Amino acid sequence: MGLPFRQIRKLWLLYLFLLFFAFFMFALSINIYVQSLQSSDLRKSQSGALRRGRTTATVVGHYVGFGSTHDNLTREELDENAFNPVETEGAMGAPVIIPAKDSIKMQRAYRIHSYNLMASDRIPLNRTLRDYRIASCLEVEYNPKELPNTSVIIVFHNEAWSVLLRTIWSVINRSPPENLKEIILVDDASDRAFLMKPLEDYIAQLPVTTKIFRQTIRQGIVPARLLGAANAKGDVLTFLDAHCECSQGWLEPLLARIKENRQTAICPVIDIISEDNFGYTKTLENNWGAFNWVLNFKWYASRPKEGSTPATPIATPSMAGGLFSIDREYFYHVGAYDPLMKIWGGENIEMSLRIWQCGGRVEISPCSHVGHVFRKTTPYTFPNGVTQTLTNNVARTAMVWMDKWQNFVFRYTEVNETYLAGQDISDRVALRNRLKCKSFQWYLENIWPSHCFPADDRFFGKILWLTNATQLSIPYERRLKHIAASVNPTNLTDIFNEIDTSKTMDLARYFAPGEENCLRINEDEKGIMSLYVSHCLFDPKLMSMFVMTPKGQIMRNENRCFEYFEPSSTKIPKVSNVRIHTCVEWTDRQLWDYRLDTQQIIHRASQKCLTLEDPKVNMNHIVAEPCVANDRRQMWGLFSMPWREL
Ligand code: LR7
Ligand code: MN
Repeated sequence: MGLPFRQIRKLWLLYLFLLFFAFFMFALSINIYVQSLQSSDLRKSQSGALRRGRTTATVVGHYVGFGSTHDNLTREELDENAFNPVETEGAMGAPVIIPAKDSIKMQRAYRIHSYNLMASDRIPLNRTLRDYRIASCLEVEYNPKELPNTSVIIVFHNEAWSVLLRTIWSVINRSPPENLKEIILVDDASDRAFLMKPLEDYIAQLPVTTKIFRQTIRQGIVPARLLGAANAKGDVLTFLDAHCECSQGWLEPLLARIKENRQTAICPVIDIISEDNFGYTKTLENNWGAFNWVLNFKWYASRPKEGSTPATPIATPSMAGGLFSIDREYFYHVGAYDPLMKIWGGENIEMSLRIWQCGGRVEISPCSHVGHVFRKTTPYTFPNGVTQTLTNNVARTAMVWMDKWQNFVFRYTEVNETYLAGQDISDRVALRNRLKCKSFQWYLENIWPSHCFPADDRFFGKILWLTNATQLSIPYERRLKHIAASVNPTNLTDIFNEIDTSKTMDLARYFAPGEENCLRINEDEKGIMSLYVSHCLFDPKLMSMFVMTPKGQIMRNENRCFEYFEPSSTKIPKVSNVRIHTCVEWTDRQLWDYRLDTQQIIHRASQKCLTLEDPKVNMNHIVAEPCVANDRRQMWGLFSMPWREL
């Protein structure tokens, strides 16, 4: 009858133990899960940094959509300053790991600025960083007494207390006092309580003169920077975003370069402060900037040029925009900023084109390292809507500086003629005339020769797959065979000239988009691109437009090129030997020829032809195979599309 008492007690004990154990394991696994989330973010951002170093960064510097909206955040939460530093946190640029128990609070605070506010609030304002400079930079000696002084101008709209003040302290702590004239803050209509009187009281007791100017109505970066510059007294203006950290020796190379050449806008190397944990990651020194077909800023990478030591500044077609120094008088001489550019975006491209075209230089100093918090999303609103704001700024840049290329940009930004007619650019055009600035063509040819824009010496358009079934392929082939005899088959510019004339345009009457097949690019969620063949799109879609350069690179927007390579393992099924890769200047893997008589696209080094592997089975597999004359799978039409006119 029943169990003896002692056995029951044992079972109870076992039961209690099991319960306790289960609970413990549950808590442990939650903890591990949350920690792993944080560290995988860390890994992600670090690999992003590395990726950016080796090739390009495409994640930053352009508008990427609204962040978490502030819908659910209370006024109290927005106005709270929860700065609460722990002495060792973030030292030497280390990331901050938030304990699992705070993760819900952490996520909520993250939404205020689209970065991990709780992590920043734990890091002291004067945290230490490593010295990120390369050896050849450490050899250069500067005498602060011989360098010009600078006003550091920081504009902000609702920045966090700890982030803004850490920016300021990094400037104070790591600039030679002789060269730091003053710090100028410009508040672009922030509404946070701690950015009002508390900020004024705080900056009043800083060891370096620090002033604040406020725009009561939100106007954006350009009007704010103009207000800051108008009040600056330094020889040089140095602009910084409000979420930066200047590292050891950041200022001297910038000032020294301006002393050498007053017509230079000089940028630091922009290192990455993780938005997830505020860890500081160094970026490689060989990055430079340019833009895509709709004037979004993009990073590119280059090989170090022969003959220049690694400490030499590198010329860049465009600056990222936020971090640079410029001689104050030259800033005004060259037209400051276009005051009709509002809120965010475009002003960095405008300034870069203007400086280059009007005789100055835009450079990056490999010896100056400044960290910046790159965010995936924008935490603030755009008062007149994002699209309208960006379109306005991009349109003004293109209209003033890009000559006939402006129409090309407008095809992709869908700006109509009424919109353009409404823009008053007369002051900026007068400036361009007064300074006798050079053309955009000059800029492309001399400052950015590896650009991915259409031009008179290259092909721009769609690449048609010439099945014999279509209305277009027959007259196209006939015409090509006709001109083939008269054109030097090794000179691509001549070939493009022959294809790209009004003669081509009368082929357009045969062009029925739904019936023709085009080479197109598919981009998956991971950003991996592949070629396939499908119906041609009538709209000028970015995906199916290509540029073929006189050198033989076949590019699409954003500097992606056709590349031939042998997969290391032929066992992997469906791995093509043609891929889309970042364009680089130094490899013959990206050089192709177009033959007018056979309509083949031939990889120059391997003499293999671009082939649609098996059209009946699969239109998705494009490879390079030995060339066979009259093989329809290898016949392609370069069909020029207009770009010079609207
Ligand atoms: O309405 C606004 N008013 C402001 O004062 C909007 C923004 N701002 C402030 C803001 O608080 C910040 O200090 O302006 C600064 C730049 O805005 P961010 O940091 O939200 O944007 P971002 O870092 O993506 O901005 C990059 O592109 C901008 C285009 O207008 C500017 O040129 C920024 O200076 C530029 N930042 C950098 O170049 C840092 C490196 C990023 C890259 C690439
Ligand atoms: Mn920024």
